[in-house]
Amino acid sequence: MNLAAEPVFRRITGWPPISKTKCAVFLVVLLLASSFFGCSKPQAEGAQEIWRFAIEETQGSVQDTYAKRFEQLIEERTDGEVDVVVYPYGTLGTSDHILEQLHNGTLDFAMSSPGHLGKFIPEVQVFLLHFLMSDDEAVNICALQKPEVRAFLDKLYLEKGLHFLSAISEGAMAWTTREAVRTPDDFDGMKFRVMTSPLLIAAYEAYGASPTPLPYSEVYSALQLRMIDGQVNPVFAIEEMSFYEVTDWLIFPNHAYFIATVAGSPKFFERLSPSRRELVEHVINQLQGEIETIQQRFNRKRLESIEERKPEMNVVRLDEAQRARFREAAAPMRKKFIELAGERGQQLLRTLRAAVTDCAARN
Ligand code: 6CS
Repeated sequence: MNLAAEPVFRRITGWPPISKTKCAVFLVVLLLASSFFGCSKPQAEGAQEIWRFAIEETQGSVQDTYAKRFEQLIEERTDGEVDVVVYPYGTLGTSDHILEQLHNGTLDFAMSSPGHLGKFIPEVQVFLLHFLMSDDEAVNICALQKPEVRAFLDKLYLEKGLHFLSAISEGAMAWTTREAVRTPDDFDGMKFRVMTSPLLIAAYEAYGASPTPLPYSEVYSALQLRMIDGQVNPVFAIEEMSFYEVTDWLIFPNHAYFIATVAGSPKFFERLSPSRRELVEHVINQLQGEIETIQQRFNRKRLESIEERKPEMNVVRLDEAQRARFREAAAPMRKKFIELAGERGQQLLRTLRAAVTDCAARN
């Protein structure tokens, strides 16, 4: 699989083309340097194995809380024989770099969001579709755990050299912008940052915006320098990345949820003993239940924190009539998804929709 880390590397650094070997050496040096300079704790005494887990968010985030809890449970249940080292966002590069390192087995576990992963596994962009999931987050959480959805993802990930472990919701997406957005017309010409998936670019084009794909680490400065006028993320991230400081409107369209996936390296899983494999599965299952309560608390509390720190921030929840206009404008996104993800994308879309309907009926 070509994960195209080198073009990404070049885009970020602006350096001339380099060979694949040099690129691999750069990534390994980055990993070693980040361990050496204390981005993570030193290897625990008595540990026989190190498991490396990279996340796409900073310390104190939903993904960080997930990974730290994973670390705690694994270390406790192996009596310290396993030392889990968590690499927060930035220490190993962007989401694309993390994915590359998971794929080549330098990392054992990583968080991988469809908003970036969608470039390599087009079908996972199903989680980016607007107005697809339920308005009730509990229904979506139930749908993500359905065996048929998981089985589909298992297969897709394995084909691309990744081991699917879990899909979690990190909360409803919200827009932060310099100007008010209540209808698609308000997006007209707005330079709007999206994650790097081609489907997201198509979605905001359909709203009339001028979408700008950027890595997470560049969003704050791009807003500050007015290279972009807005961005979209769950509220906990808007608070911890301080995006609210450089925008004036916080808008809840309730159009999509931020879904992240937890993945492993197939090489790592092949080496694992059956009992360790069972342990990982057990811990992942336990965390699936725990993380949703945690993210909901984070999103609630951090909205309060934004309102306290910046009382002049305009907080708006779109009403049903306004949402209907966006739902209508988002219609071409489905066609684009099928174009990008093909027949299997269509099958995954059907499977996910059936799971949502089933979970809604049971709730
Ligand atoms: O916007 C992004 O790129 C990132 N947002 C979150 C909440 N997590 C990771 C992702 O890369």
